[in-house]
Amino acid sequence: MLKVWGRRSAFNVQKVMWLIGELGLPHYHTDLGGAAGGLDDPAFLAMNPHGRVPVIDDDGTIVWESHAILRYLAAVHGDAALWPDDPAKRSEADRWMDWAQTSLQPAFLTGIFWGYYRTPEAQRDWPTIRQNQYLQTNT
Ligand SMILES: N[C@@H](CCC(=O)N[C@@H](CS)C(=O)NCC(=O)O)C(=O)O
Repeated sequence: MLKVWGRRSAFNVQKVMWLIGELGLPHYHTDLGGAAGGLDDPAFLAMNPHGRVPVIDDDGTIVWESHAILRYLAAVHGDAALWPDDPAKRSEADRWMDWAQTSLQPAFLTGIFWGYYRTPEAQRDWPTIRQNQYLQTNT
């Protein structure tokens, strides 16, 4: 049976759990990371040397890195709606996934989430926040 490791509060885990739900895949879930700890457990590091969640084991195929997991699950368990045969069609989702991880996410985490919401007002670095707002709306 498909196994998934990762705390449900982690957004990179949530996208994987969402797809597993969409596909209706029976699975076994283990909470890992955050307060649950376990990321430096040798058995876990043997699966993902980076010590990060999510990780899946699909009947012996181990995959880490959330977008690699999404692509793997869509290719193996999805239908043409989630994994079209046409590479051009497939690239429509691919490009947004890569853009979200390489452009949107760093700017959002640095500028908006950590820089603004998680930093007390007096300590906010406004040039960095503004720069990352710009990156989000102009990339
Ligand atoms: N690029 C990786 C990022 C993995 C990552 O940094 N995961 C975070 C959770 S979102 C993590 O493991 N944090 C440590 C923890 O939860 O304790 C991916 O997309 O899977």
